[in-house]
Amino acid sequence: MKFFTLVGCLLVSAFADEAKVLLVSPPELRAAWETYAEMRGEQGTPMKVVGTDEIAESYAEGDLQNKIRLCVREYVDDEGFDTVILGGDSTPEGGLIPDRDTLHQNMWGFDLDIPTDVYFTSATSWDADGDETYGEFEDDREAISYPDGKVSIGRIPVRTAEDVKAYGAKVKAYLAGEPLGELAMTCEVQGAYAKVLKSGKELIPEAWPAGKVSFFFNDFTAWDGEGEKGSFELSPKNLGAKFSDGKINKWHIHGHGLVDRWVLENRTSFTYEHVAKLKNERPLVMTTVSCFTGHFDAEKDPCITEAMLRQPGGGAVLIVAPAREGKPHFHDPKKDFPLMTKEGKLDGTTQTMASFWVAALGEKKAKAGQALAISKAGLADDAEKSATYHQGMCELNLLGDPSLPVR
Ligand SMILES: [Ca+2]
Ligand SMILES: [Ca+2]
Repeated sequence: MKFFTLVGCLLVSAFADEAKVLLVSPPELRAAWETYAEMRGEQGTPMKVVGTDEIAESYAEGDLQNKIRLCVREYVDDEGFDTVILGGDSTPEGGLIPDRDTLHQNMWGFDLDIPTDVYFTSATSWDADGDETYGEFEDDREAISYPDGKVSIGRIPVRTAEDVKAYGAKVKAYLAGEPLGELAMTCEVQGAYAKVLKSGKELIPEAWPAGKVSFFFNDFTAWDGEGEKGSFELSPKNLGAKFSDGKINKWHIHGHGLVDRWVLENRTSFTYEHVAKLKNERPLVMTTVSCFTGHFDAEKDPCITEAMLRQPGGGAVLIVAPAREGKPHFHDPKKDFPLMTKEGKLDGTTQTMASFWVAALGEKKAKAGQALAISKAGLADDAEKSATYHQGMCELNLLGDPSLPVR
């Protein structure tokens, strides 16, 4: 037995030596993440695990978030690492891996508290004026840098070793399944139909001609009976059935949401009780624009996307979601909103989602984290010009292992 254990260790260290993926772990979850990294190494994606306790001791400057950023940049610049995993949840008080809050103006005033995981891959401090308020659109401009499309990040917002184990089992099931299942696009807001259809009928199929995209809107679905448009209601029950039937493994959800739910047709909601019933052995890759559904850093835990990620044996394995409003970002709202409803002009949030699928499913075959990094790199000019695009860049985070392919 000792021999095999030793061989196991040698394999792990050999994998770690070739690693280009840095997995940042809180000390409490270190053993669980080492086991996960070993599995991912055997699956062809070696990882190096580094503890937040080691990081806190090794870097002198600033708070833990800054130290993690400096550590990440050292691995990127000196050793060619290109992917970062934050292996823990965040809370308003800090949590296992505290997020970096950035400041934005929203429709109610200022929001100091938008968790911005792209900060951790940045070569710059995001605080040019040194007032310890980060990401201020004007005052910190010179120290804000956006993804370059090469270095990527994702957070797996777990709290316990059991969560890590359940997530690892889902990753295994995900990679074992048949690749390239159907992508379904759900929309319960009529004003957004045109842009979702533009994404799903033009942009994504152009990049992914062999794939299948289906639509699940209030007024029509791919599963309506003949001559009965909209008869297959966009209800929690029907949505759960479609998640569980095994044909669809990719989902884009457009419409209203809250920290604990997606709002569906006739003011019904898909919430925790529906997540708990999911039986999809092959977990989903998801994008959603729905407000607050990606609010992983909330006092209330889990948010609905965290519930999807943590649900053992079902739910999702990768999710791109807004931590806050997920609103449509436009340079000229007066002109652009009518174009959105009539012609399907994409706002910054919808553009981020569509480009994510294009990068992941098209010729680039980008891994999930890289696909979001490419998508965000494509919007960097917009984010430099406009505070609202800057907000979109900050609040859309990848939840899940960024080194996974989208398949
Ligand atoms: Ca500042
Ligand atoms: Ca959380």
